[in-house]
Amino acid sequence: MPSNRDNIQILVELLKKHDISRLVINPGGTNIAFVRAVQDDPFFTCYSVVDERSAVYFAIGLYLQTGKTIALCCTSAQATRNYIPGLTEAFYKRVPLLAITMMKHPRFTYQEYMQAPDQSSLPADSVKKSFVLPYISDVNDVFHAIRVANQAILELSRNGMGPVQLCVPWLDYSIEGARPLVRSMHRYSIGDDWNVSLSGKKVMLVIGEHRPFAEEDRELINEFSDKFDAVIYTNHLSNFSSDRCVSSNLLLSVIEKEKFKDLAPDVLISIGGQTGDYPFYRMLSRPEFEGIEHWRVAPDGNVVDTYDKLVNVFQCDDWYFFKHFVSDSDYSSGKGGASYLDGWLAAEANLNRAVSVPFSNVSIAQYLSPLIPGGSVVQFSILNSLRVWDLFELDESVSCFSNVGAFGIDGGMSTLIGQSFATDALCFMVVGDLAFLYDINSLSIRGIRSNVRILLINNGGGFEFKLGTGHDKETDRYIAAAGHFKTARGWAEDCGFEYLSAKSEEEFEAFAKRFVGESDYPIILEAFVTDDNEALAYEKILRENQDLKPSDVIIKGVKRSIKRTVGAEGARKLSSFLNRKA
Ligand SMILES: Cc1ncc(C[n+]2csc(CCOP(=O)(O)OP(=O)(O)O)c2C)c(N)n1
Repeated sequence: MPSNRDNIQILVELLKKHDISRLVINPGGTNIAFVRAVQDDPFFTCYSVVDERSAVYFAIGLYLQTGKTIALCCTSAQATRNYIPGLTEAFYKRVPLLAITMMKHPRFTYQEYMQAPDQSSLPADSVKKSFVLPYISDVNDVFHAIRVANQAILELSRNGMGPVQLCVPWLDYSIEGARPLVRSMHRYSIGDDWNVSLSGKKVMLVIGEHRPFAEEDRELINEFSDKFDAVIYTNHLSNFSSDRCVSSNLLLSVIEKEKFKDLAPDVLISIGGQTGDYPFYRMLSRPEFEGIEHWRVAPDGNVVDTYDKLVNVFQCDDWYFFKHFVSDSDYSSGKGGASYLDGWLAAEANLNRAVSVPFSNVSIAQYLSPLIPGGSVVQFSILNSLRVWDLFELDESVSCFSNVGAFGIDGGMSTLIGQSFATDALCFMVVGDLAFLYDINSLSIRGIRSNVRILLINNGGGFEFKLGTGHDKETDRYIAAAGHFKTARGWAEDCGFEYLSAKSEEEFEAFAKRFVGESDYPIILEAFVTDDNEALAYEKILRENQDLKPSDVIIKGVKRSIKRTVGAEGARKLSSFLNRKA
């Protein structure tokens, strides 16, 4: 039975048949299948380069010496964009480079799905032509892929030489089960008759990345939550907090789908940008929960079916949407049972975040989160750092950001340093060693200010790709790109930073106060951690939360509802009455 894996096999065979043997490989996740197919094949000579911008210039260098076509392969997200400068040079120099750019399944493009920007839109003078392989599901697609891949390779030398892009769609999981329901989608604009109701529904509001909210917006959202018993799902990037919020990506990482049923909403309302929150995405997009209605609120009014559950798009700003429901709706008080919001709050309260873990990004986030001063700015590098720091609370006046628009590791520090020029607040960056290396030039920005604090987690490569997959040498060579970066010390000091480093929890804790305090200099604190400890720590905090019993959670939720209705004393009497033996 043909599958999309055939795309990789077709490509590898054709590279051989066309005698393209030199491959420049960039680290990443979406290109893992391709890398595994070539890295130990004696036909190929592979080179690891972390930064996609360098990779293309590096490939040009290989061509200048060998006169042979060179292939490159990068992952999805922002990686392809960074091929553009080098490809432009190759275009005008007429260098035959085959840029194999992995992309997500095409259905995710423009859907606010993580790491899925449109990759087929390179500038006209960067490649002779872009080709896209079909996503293979039957033999028609195999024929199609063989033809398109050949066409791309032939284009390298047609009417003169030059670079060519070949996009390869990838999906690292497949969805099994019944055919999805055919949903009809509606768009409502300001002034339309909004013929919808939240009456009697379990409502969840999810806030994606968002600049900090104005007080009146916050109050209105709380009023909405109060009226509809709505739980507000947030993470650091939402920049929203209230006693109606849950930041439960830890819960969603461990809870089984059977048990999640009790917590699943009937209506999922989304505002803001992307959440960058994989555990949330994975749970809410499950086909088992296809009864959930996704209502998207956005001034662009676009049909963005992030969770495969979109039914309504409200083309308006957040204020208009919430005002409409708070003032005009004919809502009548829920299902008459336990509070939905309280069920979630109880689930959240059940989590144990104070798990003792070895020295790692997790232990550092656990220790440092409460020490980050109120009013600070924090920028997280994507994926691992973002996920780990979302396990722990920050003061609600801390504002948080991450480049989750196109998911690049290329510009996090530049974004943070840009912020530091426009505020006197302390500005923290949490970054891994590959992302640090990628954006290392930003440290030299003239006039860098003393409010910059960079926490560099040096775990020897892209730990993101080792989590749960084992960290063998195979992963280290090209996928996680270990061994490219040693330490920030020299460059940090050259750029006028105070440099601190820690190899253990004790050393880290000794520097922590200095790092979060006022200083005359910007500071880099480099923590050297092992990938073993990174894995152990993350797995341990998940494991210790796996015993969560949702029945306990729901009971706690019911108890809170009763307490709210009859008061603490009434609840106590009711409880002793119910517990009396017959
Ligand atoms: C420009 C760009 N190139 C490649 C990627 C793919 N990518 C995502 S995370 C990652 C590894 C990041 O490693 P590091 O910064 O060391 O963080 P860690 O995962 O170790 O915490 C890579 C290469 C990307 N997102 N953006």
